[in-house]
Amino acid sequence: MQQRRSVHVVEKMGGGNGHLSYDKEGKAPHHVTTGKLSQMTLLGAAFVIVIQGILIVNFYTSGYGSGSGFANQPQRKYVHDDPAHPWHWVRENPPDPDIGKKRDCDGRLYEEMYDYFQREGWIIFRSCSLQLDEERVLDPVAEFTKSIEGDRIVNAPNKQVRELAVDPDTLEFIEYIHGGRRTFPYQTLNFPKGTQQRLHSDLVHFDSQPRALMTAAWVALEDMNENNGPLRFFPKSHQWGTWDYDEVGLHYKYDTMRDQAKDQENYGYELEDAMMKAGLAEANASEMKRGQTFIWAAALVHGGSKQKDLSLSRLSQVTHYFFEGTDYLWQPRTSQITSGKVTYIHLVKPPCKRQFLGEGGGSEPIFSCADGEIASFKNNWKAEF
Ligand SMILES: O=C(O)CCC(=O)C(=O)O
Repeated sequence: MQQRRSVHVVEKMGGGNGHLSYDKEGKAPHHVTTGKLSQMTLLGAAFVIVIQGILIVNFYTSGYGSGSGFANQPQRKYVHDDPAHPWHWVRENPPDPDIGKKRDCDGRLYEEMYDYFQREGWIIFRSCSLQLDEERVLDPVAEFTKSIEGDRIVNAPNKQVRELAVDPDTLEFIEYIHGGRRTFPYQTLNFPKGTQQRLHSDLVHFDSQPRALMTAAWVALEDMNENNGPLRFFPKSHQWGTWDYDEVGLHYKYDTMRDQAKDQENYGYELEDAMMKAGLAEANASEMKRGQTFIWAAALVHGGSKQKDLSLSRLSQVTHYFFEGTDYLWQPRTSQITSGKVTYIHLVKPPCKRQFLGEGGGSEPIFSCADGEIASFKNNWKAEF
């Protein structure tokens, strides 16, 4: 049976405070008229309704409405299949139905988590392979993280940190919720305490082309609580755009490119303000338990909340991932696209290109550069340092 849902769009960014509600088939809201209308008035009213209908369909096709429906179109099972969904082009294959039937180790169905992630921009996942590897991987990573002096270690030269980054169920789940694209880790960060980091969207620091094909998996190495500075985030903010410096107008409002720390501070203030204007509600991950993984979409606005009790630890590891078939590692926050300035982080790193079946004669298996990236991230940790 077809399900009918209403799609609500809060019109606050445009200045108004209206709350528009569209029917799933894209029909205009009902209009109730009273009194006796003349023929002219009826014609005029019909004209207005037709124009309104056109405007509503235009709104749907413009992308960022989370609506999923045109009249006479079949019901779609996955939001990603909807041409009005901002990420619909990311999908390469229908999600693998066998993987969709799997459950994470908190018992939740992957298929349902897929929809949740697309809609909300985040999901808490418990990897079964990591649960099995608790003593071998999670415990030593927690011990290592506890011993860190300073606020973080980037790409730690530690075998178990690398193993956590390539945990098999986490990789498979990330691929599943990103339209079947192969993924690979790019960097790890281990934090002994809350970062209290300002709001940001990760893709200001490193992004891909096509954009937003990047994600992060943040593993709680101990239980979180309200006092140890859990992650803070704005559900659904990923649906509004990229939130990079260009998009929030930072380059034009401030004298950027002189002091990067100051830019990031101003960017944080701008985002606090933008979240309020967008009417997006804040959430935090204080309920997370040890061994759970918080996965967020590239453009989800997030940061670290204030650590109320500084005597507490807040042991965590976050890994950022890219996807094959994309160019990656450019940095929007130090780029100004409108004036043709693009900053790359690793100039020499070639894009992770896919080798298609048939290129070398037809019958050999598809080689994925993601496999090479995973192996090198996991095994070369000694050579890098
Ligand atoms: O762990 C945190 O508090 C924030 C981490 C974060 O924002 C990030 O890795 O992008």
